[in-house]
Amino acid sequence: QQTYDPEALQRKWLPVWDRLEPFRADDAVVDSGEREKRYALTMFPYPSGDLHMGHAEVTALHDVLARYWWQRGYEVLNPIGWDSFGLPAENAAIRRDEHPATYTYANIETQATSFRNYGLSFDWSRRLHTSDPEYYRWTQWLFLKFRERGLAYRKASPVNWCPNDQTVLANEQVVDGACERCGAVVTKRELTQWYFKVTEYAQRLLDDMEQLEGRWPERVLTLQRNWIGRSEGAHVDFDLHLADGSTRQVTVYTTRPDTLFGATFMVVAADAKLAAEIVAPDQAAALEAYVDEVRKASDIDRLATDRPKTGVPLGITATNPVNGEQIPVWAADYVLADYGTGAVMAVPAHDQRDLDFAKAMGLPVRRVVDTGEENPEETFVATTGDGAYVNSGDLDGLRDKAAGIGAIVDRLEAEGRGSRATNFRLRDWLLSRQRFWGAPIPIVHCAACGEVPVPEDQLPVVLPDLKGADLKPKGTSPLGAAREWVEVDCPSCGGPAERDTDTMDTFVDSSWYFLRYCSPGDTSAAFDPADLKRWGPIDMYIGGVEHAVLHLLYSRFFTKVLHDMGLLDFVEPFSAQLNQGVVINQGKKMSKSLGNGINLGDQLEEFGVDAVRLTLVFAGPPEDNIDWADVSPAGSLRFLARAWRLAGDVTSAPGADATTGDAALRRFTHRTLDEAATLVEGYRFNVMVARTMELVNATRKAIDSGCGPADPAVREAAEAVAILLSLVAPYTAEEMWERLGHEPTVARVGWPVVDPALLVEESVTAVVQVQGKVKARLEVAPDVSEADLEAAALADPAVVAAIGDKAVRKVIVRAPKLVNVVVG
Ligand code: ANZ
Ligand code: ZN
Repeated sequence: QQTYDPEALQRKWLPVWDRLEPFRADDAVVDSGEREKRYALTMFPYPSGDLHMGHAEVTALHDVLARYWWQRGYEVLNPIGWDSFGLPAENAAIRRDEHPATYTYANIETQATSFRNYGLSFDWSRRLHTSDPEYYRWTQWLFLKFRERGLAYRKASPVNWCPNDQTVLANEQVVDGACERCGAVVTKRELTQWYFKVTEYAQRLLDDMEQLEGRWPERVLTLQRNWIGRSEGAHVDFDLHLADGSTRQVTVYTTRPDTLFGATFMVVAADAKLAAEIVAPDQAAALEAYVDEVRKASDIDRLATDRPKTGVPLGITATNPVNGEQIPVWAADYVLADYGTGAVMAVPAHDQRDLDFAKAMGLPVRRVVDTGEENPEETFVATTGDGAYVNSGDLDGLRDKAAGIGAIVDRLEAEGRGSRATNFRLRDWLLSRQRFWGAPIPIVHCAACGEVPVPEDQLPVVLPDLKGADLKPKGTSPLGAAREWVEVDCPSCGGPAERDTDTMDTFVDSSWYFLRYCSPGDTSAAFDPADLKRWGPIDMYIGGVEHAVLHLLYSRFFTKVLHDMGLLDFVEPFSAQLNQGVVINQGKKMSKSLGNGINLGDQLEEFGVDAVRLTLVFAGPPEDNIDWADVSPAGSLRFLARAWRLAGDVTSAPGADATTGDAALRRFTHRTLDEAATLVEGYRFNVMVARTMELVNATRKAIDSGCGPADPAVREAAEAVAILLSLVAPYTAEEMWERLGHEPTVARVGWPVVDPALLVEESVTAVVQVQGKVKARLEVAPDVSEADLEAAALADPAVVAAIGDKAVRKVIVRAPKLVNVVVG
């Protein structure tokens, strides 16, 4: 008597799969039209330590779909790689006093081994690491191509600065005013940095989301939409009267030009150049002191409505273009330097932040829209709704916001003092980092020629050898210390020049990795457009919702630029997307401090790969969190043993003709297969597992107390179980398949053909009696109505004959089993 030993199965089958390579995606098979393509992608891991429960969950879910597609006859591209540049490796290297590559590549090997043992259907032949020079050569090439198109540029501006990591951060990497990685409060610094011009694509990033509607989680679409933040309004020009008697024009951006008559002061961002340029001499010192304070606050704090308002009067006035009023000009931190024009017309009656500021500084408030609510001039509660315009010259009497906006913009346009405008919250992507472990920016700075791109044939610009260099963050790039690397001949004039010492944000690396998978090892290009024509776009992208803006927005941007370069024929990289839930324990996020962490390695050792995978898939819908305290890997293990035993009990030979087998079990098997397909396609993987469990139970019953183990329907059912389990528990499935007398691998045998006849609702036999004597038997639906059953009975030829020319006196119907006709 054998026992189910998950560990032995893992040892047995892994080498077989390594030899067969059943999941190697074949270009030729797609090109010949033999099979249709599917591209299944899971967000590639960052190599910090070994895999954890989160990786186990997302890859288990992802593998269900990838393996299902193989079984359904698709040629599936399911690659894996590592996002292997980045700060954690660099910080670990500093702690251990070793090269970041040592830590990085050791972890990659550990994770790769764990992925293999975990039985995932990855195509290992396409493996990549973003920190390999062969990869970042092309990251650098893309940077240069973007620069050629004017989409990568350098500018000085106040940037987000993490005082702990001693590097700049993109807006997207600042979460609630803190560094996304380390949690330190982010401050501002004026620095010259590299940017990608994402803003040029803002409208398209918004418009193309139409293609993703219903195919991406609604939550992610909303986050992207808000991040792009399109608003419609107007630019309005104001004349400023400076202390030296000169006049200067300043444009504000407003979404409510219709409230222009209520603009009682103007506010410019304290840290914008404009403020320093227009301030009256006697206010200059006050402004400077104020700006020092402002630089310490994050954007989020600055925009918060509940924060006390601070600011400095600039000692000058502006003319309101519609009524000629002179209004004071202030500098404050609640206006951001890099949003709109960095200056606002303040309408305190209808904007709460302006109202709070007016109250704090004793500035006038004038209502211009009467909404029927209490007057904000008295309540200090701004009203923002529609209403009748008042105190607004020609506008008075109008009621409708659209009409008000239309009238005022028409007037401004006619007078050449303003125009309609749209604005985006989206900023350009700050991509340079003052850290070592990233792709060097392939630019040389020459005193004579300026910025000179490194010629393409000299790529990659390989990171310098560290050799004792100090990686500790100092605010400037550690690459600057590698003098013999920095000092180069200018590629343009040959004179002495210096390399750019910043490295690229790792989000640049991950914005195109899914393209590289299609052309692995290509030494002449980042990717071959023909390969992307074949495999792209990605049919399903599974990963964490934490990437809802950053990575997904950047990848969409890259795809559009590459489309415009003529290298891609699609504009959206990810046709469908799924966000998995989080694995928690006892209702809480796993954490060291709570001591509630679940170690993946321990779970795998105790229950085996298949039971852990099954547990994660069975726990609930993929989007839901999984509380490890509520699931039962031990129960999964018992179920898998039960399934495995079925395969050992089957006594018919492989290929036995199932059509001669037990009809009830066959119906069960075919219904399960049919439903399972629908369930997987609707991402209801957990319900698919539940159906498989029911099929195991039905098969067990058939063996023990039904048609018996020799019935071909039992073999058919057990084989169906093995194929269904091949999506979730590959080792058990493979072993079952062998016990059933087949060759490996079950993963590629194909989805069984479902017989539609067996999907028809089960029927029951209704007996029809005439005068108490059985005259007919009818096959009817179990839920047949009394009227339908009576009609069917009276129409049956044998019953008609039995009744003859006698009168029907009474019909007794007991649906669905019996009809008794009384005649005479
Ligand atoms: C006058 C006004 C009156 C405004 C009113 C609102 C309501 P969104 O929708 O986010 O684009 N604003 C403009 N530039 C700003 C900056 N650099 N920093 C902070 N606030 C700024 O918001 C546009 C509105 O935010 C603009 O419309 C402006 O205030 C403010 F009853 O102008 B409004
Ligand atoms: Zn030069």
